[in-house]
Amino acid sequence: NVELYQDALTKVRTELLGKHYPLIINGQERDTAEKLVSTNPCDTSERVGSTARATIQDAEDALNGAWDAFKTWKTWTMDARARVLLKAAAILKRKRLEVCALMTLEVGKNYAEADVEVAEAIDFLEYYAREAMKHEGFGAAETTWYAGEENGLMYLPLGVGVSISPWNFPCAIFAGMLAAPIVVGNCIIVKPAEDSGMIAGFVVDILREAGLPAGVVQFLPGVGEEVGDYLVRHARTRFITFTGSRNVGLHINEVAAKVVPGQRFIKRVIMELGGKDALIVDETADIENAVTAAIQGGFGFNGQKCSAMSRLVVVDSVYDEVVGKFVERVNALKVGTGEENANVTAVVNEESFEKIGKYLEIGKSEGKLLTGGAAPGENAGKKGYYVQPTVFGDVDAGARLAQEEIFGPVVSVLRARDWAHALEIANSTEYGLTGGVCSRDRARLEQARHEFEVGNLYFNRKITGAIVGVQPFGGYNMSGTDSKAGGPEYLGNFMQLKAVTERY
Ligand code: TXE
Repeated sequence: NVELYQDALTKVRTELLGKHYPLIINGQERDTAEKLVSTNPCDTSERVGSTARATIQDAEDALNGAWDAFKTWKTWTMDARARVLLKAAAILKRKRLEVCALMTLEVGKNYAEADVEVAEAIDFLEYYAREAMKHEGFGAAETTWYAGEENGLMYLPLGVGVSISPWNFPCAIFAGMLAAPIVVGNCIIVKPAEDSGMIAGFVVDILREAGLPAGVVQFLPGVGEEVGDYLVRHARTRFITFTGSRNVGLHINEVAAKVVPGQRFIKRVIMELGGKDALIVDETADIENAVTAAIQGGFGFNGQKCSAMSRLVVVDSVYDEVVGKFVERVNALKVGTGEENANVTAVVNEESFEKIGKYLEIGKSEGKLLTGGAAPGENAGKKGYYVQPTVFGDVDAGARLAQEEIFGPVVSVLRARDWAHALEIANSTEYGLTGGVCSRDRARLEQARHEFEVGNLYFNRKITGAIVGVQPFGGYNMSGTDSKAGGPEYLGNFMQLKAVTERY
């Protein structure tokens, strides 16, 4: 597929480079005075394209338009709505290499990671469609739950919400966060991250091609603190589904809780936040396998995943062996562009590049620099937000490097006295998204099932990658409000029950 991918890259460079994605409000394209420009993080001289930059008025129009569209969309049967998602999944499948190529150019994701992500996006669309179809009768206005009787339960949509999404899974998370709400009958305003608006626009175009009626999804690329904030605070925003950093998430949660004049409901807020995920390696582990798991989990998409392994917790008796092998493998990682499928590419933008640079400095006083440690900002003569894959050793569990999400190719190694201490260290942050244990001691794995405080726990393998519909993905503690794509309960976030009784 790599050759096909290269062809797709050429095609995207010829056809999409410089493309501008306007807003889509009520099915109509609408442009704005300001633009959001996307630059290739691996070669900042390359302007990939742009999207419109929505204003407050655009947000207001999108919200009102979505409520209008809701009047009709909620009368569609679950089945009919699901078919639009399945059609969109089929189109996405056909265009998957183009999306991979666009992801490489817009956010620097290498082919291997992009390919998995597009597959996940397809899975989300198909999974939510299937879940919806499974519950025949949901959401159609005139359904009687029990034939011949008027008693029964109605599962009805909430109305109009806003989806605020991150740049690091610009296709899969974006698609998943809109698919679940709309398939049960809601309408939604989608506000993608400023760094990945083009991919979002590409996905919205696919939904329109699949026959999604105008107004069901309002495409509103813009600045989070402006139009995102405006919609979060709005009296007519019924729910907010957010994926992003802890601080922004907590801020949104706080703001959304304030009831404003004219508001008739309690807003629902569904959140997927950050992580500071740990992989424990004990003295019984298969060391080679553990090191492979650490490399994959630590440096996939440059560690820019909420599920990335940013902490490696090693029991003292095997610390030197594990760390020695790990550093060797880190030094063998290929740094380069996404299109050459390098293991580690440039981080997504200037802001991230600066932030990670600061942590590299902090790390030098909080731990022992074992490899990397520089942010050269260029590679093979090309200017880009390049950060060397970096490992700090002997980091203290309470250090900033072991507590705060860095969101880059930086791993902290922590030394544990024994298994019990390792588990205690792993649980010592405010997050709880993914975690792992490399051990052959079944009693310890059993203990981890009960005591390792994460929503996604992996044994003897990398701690990233949850299969949609098989492994619900979500966080404990400050990593989020619940797990998505794992069962009908997730769709429950976007529905409300009505118990109808005529006679007992
Ligand atoms: O997040 P940001 P990013 C997390 C990951 C990391 C973050 C990186 O752990 O912390 O996402 O993505 C909008 N009011 N996850 O940098 O900055 C902003 O425009 C309203 C966890 O994008 O939080 C963007 O659209 N909106 C996840 C979105 O918020 C605001 C998996 C996210 O931006 C806003 C993937 C404001 N005041 C990434 N400020 C998981 N747990 O599954 C910003 N935004």
